[in-house]
Formats: sequence, structure tokens, C-alpha cells
Amino acid sequence: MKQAHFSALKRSDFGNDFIWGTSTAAFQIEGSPYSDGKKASIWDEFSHKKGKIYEGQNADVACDFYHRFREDLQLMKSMNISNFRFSISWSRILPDGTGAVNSAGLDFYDRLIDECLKIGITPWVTLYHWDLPQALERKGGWTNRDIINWFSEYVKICVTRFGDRVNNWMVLNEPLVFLGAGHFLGIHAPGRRGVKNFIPAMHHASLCQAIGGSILRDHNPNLNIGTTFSCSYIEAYRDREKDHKAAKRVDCLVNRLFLELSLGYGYPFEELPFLKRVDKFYKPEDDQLLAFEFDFIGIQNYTRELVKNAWWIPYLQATNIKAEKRNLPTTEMGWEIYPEGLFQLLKKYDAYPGVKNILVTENGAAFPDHLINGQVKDEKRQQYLQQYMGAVLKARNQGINVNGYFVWSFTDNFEWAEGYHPRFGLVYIDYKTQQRIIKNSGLWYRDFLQTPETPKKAMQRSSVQHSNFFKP
Ligand code: GCO
Repeated sequence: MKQAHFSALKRSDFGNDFIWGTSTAAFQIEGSPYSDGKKASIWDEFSHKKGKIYEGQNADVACDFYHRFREDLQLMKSMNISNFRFSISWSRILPDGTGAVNSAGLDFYDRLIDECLKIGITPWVTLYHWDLPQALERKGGWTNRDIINWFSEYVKICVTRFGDRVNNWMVLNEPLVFLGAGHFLGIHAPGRRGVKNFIPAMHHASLCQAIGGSILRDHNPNLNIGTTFSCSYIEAYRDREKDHKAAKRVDCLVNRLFLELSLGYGYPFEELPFLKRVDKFYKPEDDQLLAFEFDFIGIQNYTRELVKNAWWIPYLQATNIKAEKRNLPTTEMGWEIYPEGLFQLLKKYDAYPGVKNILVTENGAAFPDHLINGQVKDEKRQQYLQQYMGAVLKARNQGINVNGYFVWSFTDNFEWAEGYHPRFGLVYIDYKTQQRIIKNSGLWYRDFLQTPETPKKAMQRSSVQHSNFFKP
């Protein structure tokens, strides 16, 4: 795709109903892990273990969103952002994961939701963005089938309390990532490793994905119910049969597994025979329980992976070739910048008859940002966003059913095991002072979002920024 194509991006090209927003997650922004009755989550515990997080950092303060949400929402409003995706911290609501409800935790989310609505921001709530109560982890966490009851209890409490004001719900955030990184590789909380943890956790999370959806729908059939999937566009490294087969296996695990379970396709045993170990955890009623008709799927894409056959890698027999080795442009995470991949994924998901509506619930980039004279000139992030938004537009123009886009993330925040150094925000945070500074990419997004009623100002501003930006 040519650059000229992106420089012309206009909000109106996406249509009036297209949903524009930003995304966050409780653990990455809130801080205050033990305030007002909250108890530890697996991430509170994990991030305080030695050697788990970059430079021994933790999220005890993070963006102090717990105390600063009002000013952050004001800032968001000033940037014309009218949809805000955030998650609820399970251990604020149920400090032990189950049993006694913490009313101060419910009050916090009441205040947050009410403030959103008061200033005209639509809340989009994720129920589980990785911060399982530590008390449940002690009982086996996702590997224990009882999690179906614990999770159901938590979902019921949330929807009963907030369902009168929150219409848009997402059950899980990226099951593959919290299962793969947290229950197979051990590099994320709770630090479990191996298929013996991955397989039961995968199965129970898949059940919860669907059961959570049913609970929301039973509460109110008019809610807009989705769940989110991480996805990467996967291609074979070389045009060899073995690499194509390896790419197919990886695609199946990364891009298809959790969606297809929700669509009622069952497990892809043919492509991934190691999943057969799930039989041990599978009950006859699970055929029914795994499927749920979501109103939308949230897809979260950042990059593409080139994959080659690798007999020495257990289970997948595949490995990826890092972008830096291929001399391609990457973000600070080492992820290849490849907007065409998002287009290809949208096309892929749109082809499933059971997928009713697609939203891009996360996309964004980390680059080294420098605050100089009160400004962050993050041209690369702006370019990244423009290119990926261009890919969404291309998809829409070809009739693909994608109807929303949320930038990851509103402010810089705690990037899990990577700590604070990858900055993904449209808004810079000076962590010493907690000062917020809108980056140039944020100013660009603000101007892009300027409502069509005031097009003049928006056009002038963005054309200046574009022309600066696309100078060779
Ligand atoms: C994820 C999460 C976010 C991340 C973001 C950048 O996708 O890992 O949803 O919490 O911070 O994706 O890595």
C-alpha cells in the first residue's frame, strides 16, 4: 500500500457509525493493589517475584488511574475519543475470587462508569484481562474446573451491578496469550509451565469464554456481547511444503482455536494432535458448553509472523523468524510493522459464517518516546496508526464487516513482563510526576476524530501534520 493512500485518511471515509476508541486494562493502569479491600491478583504476586519483570518493576502505582480516572477521562474527552475499553479487576470485586463481595470495589467501577456516561464516553468492559485473584490461583486457578463456578459468580455480580449502564461487554482478553505466556511458557503470571498446565487451563478458559457470554445474554438479551482474540498474520518463511504446513499449525493455534471453539467447531485435533490431551478434562456436556453466539469478536493485531518447520520444537514443530533478522521495520517490541496483515486477518475472520461483527479492539505500537520541551514527537507511532487504520479502511471498502477500531493504548502503561519501558500510549506519562502529555500521535488522533461538523479545523491541522510527516 502506498503512503499517499494513508495521508488522505478521513474519519468520514469509515462512515458515521464506525466506532473509534482506545483500550486499556485494569492491572496495567490502576495501581492501588490493596486499596479499599482489594486483595492480590496473580499479577500483583508475580510482579513482585524476583526476575520476572524488566528491571524489577511492578504495577503498584502504574498510571494511578484508580485515583486519576476523572482527569484521564477528561483528557480523553478533549481528544474526541468517545469509546473507552477498560477491564474490571476481579479481585477488587471479589477479593478472594469467590464469596464475600467488596462493595468499595463495585463503587469504584460505578464511579468510573458514571463519569464516562456523564461526559459522553461509552464504556466497553472487558471482564477478564489476566488478573485472576491470587486466592483462586492457590486452588489451581484456570487449571481447576471449579473456575467455571468462580467465573460465573464474578460475571453475574458485574452484569447485575453495571448492566444497567454498560451495554458493551467482552468476556476474555486474548486467551491464547494468558494461557501461552502464563500457563505454558511461564513468562507471565501465574508462571505455570508445560502442557500439563496449558491443556486444562485452555479448556476451562474456553468454557468460561462461552459461559460468560451466556450469563451476560441471560441477564439481558440486548447487551452487545463479544470476546477478544490476539491474532498475528502467519505466513510460511519459504515457499516449501514443510514451512507451509508449519505455518498452518501456528495459524491454527494462534488465530483459530479459541474462535472456532466458540463457533462450535470443536478442537482442531487434526492440525494440532497434542490438543488430544484435553480428553482427560472433557465432559460430555462440553460440546454444548463451548459454543456461544457472540454479537461481535474483538480482534487484536500488532504484527505478522513468518514461520518455518522446526522438528526440535515440541508440539508445534515450528518456529518464527524474527523481523530484525529479516531486516524489516519493527516497533520497540521487535514486532514487524505489517499493516497488510491486519487486512488479511480481517478478511479471514469475515469469511466465518458465524462471525457477526468484527471490531479491532486493540492495535498500536511502542516506540522510544522523548519528552522534549513539553512535546513528544512520535512520528513513527502516528505513521503506524495511519497505516493500520488504512488497512481497516481497505477492508471496509471491500465489504468486510469491520465496524470499530480501538487504539492500544490511551496512556503509556505497565506492559506486563516488559514493565514500563515499552510506551504504547497516545498520551505520555511522566512516571515521576504522573503528568500526562498528549503525544503528537494523540494530537493527530484527536484531529482525525474531530466531528464532521467542524471539518475545517480538523483538515487544516491534519494536513500540516501529514505533510510534515511524509517528508522523505
Ligand atoms: C495484549 C494485551 C495488552 C498489551 C498490548 C501490547 O495484547 O497483550 O491485551 O494488555 O499491553 O497488547 O502488548
